[in-house]
Order: sequence, then C-alpha cells, then structure tokens
Amino acid sequence: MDKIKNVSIELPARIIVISDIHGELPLLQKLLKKVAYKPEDYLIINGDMIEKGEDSSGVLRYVMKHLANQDRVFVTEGNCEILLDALLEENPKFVDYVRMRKQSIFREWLNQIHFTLTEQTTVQQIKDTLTDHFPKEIDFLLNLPTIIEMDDYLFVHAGLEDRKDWQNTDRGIATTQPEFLTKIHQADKFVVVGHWPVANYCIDQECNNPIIDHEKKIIAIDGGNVMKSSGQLNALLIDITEYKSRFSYTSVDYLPLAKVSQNYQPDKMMQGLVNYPSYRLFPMEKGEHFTKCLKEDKKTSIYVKNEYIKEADDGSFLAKDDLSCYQLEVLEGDEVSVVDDSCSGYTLVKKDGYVGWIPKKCLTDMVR
Ligand SMILES: [Mn+2]
Repeated sequence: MDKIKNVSIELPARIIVISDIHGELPLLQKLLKKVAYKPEDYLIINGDMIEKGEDSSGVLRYVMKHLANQDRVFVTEGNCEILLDALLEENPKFVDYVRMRKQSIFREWLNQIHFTLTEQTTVQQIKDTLTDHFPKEIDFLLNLPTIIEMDDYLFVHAGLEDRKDWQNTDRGIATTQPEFLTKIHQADKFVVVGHWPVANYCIDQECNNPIIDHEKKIIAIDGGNVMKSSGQLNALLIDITEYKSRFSYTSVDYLPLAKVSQNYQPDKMMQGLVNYPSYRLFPMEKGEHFTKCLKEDKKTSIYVKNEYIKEADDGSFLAKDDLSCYQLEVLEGDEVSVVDDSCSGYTLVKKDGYVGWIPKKCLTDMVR
C-alpha cells in the first residue's frame, strides 16, 4: 500500500489519538481543551472526521485550518473520508447516498453553494460542482494516509489484515473492516483503531472507554460518539519516554450532568446488555420496571427496562436500541451523565464511561 506515512518522534513525547469525530466540532474542541492539547504534542486524528454528525464541513475546516498545518498533527482516512472516491469515480450510487444521508459533508457543501438536488441530478454534476467549489478540501481528503507508523505504534481507522507483510493490507479493509478487536495481526507494534464502537465488544457491562488489549497489541478507541445515545468522544493518551510507555484516556460527550444524592448498591442480577447486532429478546417475566428476558442466544437472561422492549409486527420482541441492563453502584456526591431520564423508576446514567441504571431517587438536580 502506498498510503503509509512514516513519522519519527522525539522523546519524551505525548501522543493524543482521537477517532470518529463524525462532524461534532464542539466535542473535538472540548476534548482538545480537556487534554490541554499543545503544539508539542503529537496529535493523530484516526479517521471518520466527517459524516453522520451535525457539522462535517466545520470539522474539516477546523482540522485543516488549525491542526493539519502543524508538523506534529496527522490525519488518517476512514471509511467516511473514502466515500469521496465514489464521487470522483462517478459511481452512480453516490447520488443515492447523498440523497439518503442528510448529515453528510457532501450535502453540507451542496447546501452552502445553494445547489438543489433534483431527481435528475447526476453524479457527474455533483462531482463537477464540488470539485469546482471545494478543491482544497477534496485535495486534502484525497491525500490522507491510510496508516501512520510512529515509534512502536500504527494508527489505522479500522484495522490490518492478518499477514506478516501488514504493509500490504488492502486499503478497503484497513478503513472498513468490522470488529478488529476480535481478530489478530502480525505487526510487532500496537495497532490503534477507531471505527467499531467499543460498546459493541462488551458482554457484562456497557462501557465506552478505550479497550487496551496488551496481548493482541490492539487498542480500540471509538466511544460511539454520534452512533450511540450513551456514546462519547474518546482521547487515548500515550506518554512515551526512553524507558516506558504509559496509556491513559479521557472523554467528552453532550450529556447533562447530575449529582448523586444517595448511595446505591445494585442488585447483582442486574447485569449485561443488549448490543449490536443481537436485538432479539424473549420476555419471560414482566416486573414493574424491568422485564426478565432471554437474549437472542436463548441462554443468557437479562433484565430489560420495560420502555426499551418493542413488539415487532410478527409478534416477536426486540430491544429498541443498544441498551445497558446493568445497575450501577453510585455514591453520594458522584457526578454522573444522564443518558435517559424518561423511564419509570430508574434513570440511565454513565459514570466514568460505564453505563447503567440507578433509582431516580438517587439523583438531585442537574448540574449541566
Ligand atoms: Mn468508521
């Protein structure tokens, strides 16, 4: 692959990795502030800056204007950036994508120049118009590397192929393959990826924090920003000296904060979660707030919040969304983010990246 960028670094160094910003400029700015980003840091934006969120063109503008012009900032391409290829190759399906996807940089760009999409609009027209009006942006996106190699780390949006010559990983696989953490690779370096929300890997308890697998040498950092109601934008921090490396992380989200007013010790039965792609449920026993259900595997039982169970047309039952079935232990004085306060008896909250239910009586007023 010719889109590998080799970067040498000066030690000691701090590397900040952020992925899957998906057009959420305020979160990017808040996160950079929270980690106290400064030009001496190495900053990696690991794919999917754009699409799905509110302001993709704003994120791109910000990255190009304030970040990418610095010599320690590097951006990789994700599956959302390489959508541009379909436009430039004049793939007719691109028109359908632009029509269907309301939250897209291509839609934003067309709106900005008051271009109206009609039934007759062709991919050639969109290509000519956008390459005319946004040549710098398009050039920037086209020239992003797929993989950045830096010290003992590789940064790639989705993952590597399991081959000794990982450098020859197919570009499509590097940017789109799902579930890299369930796979293996043969690069003798830590591979840092985004793309697949880490909550999709959870079994007992929903958590959106980066997962660091020392054995596989994979670090997955996509906190489900934009994709999940409990999602967050994560920053992975790698502090490197001549002798050792240290990992830490932090995150930001848009959720309101609330203060816990009394301790809560959860019922041990209340564990587990429903997550992509297994939403099927088999209700067994309905309680006042939670219904005991078997999961899609028909073996695991979980207690699902009643409001999140929906009946399909064929009479089967599904969870409405990805959902924690865990109850969180909280202490008086804890600050938690409120994910869903609209259900009976319990509120879905997030504490230090972990998502679960606590009784409503444990919360006082909102802080933010
Ligand atoms: Mn992605």
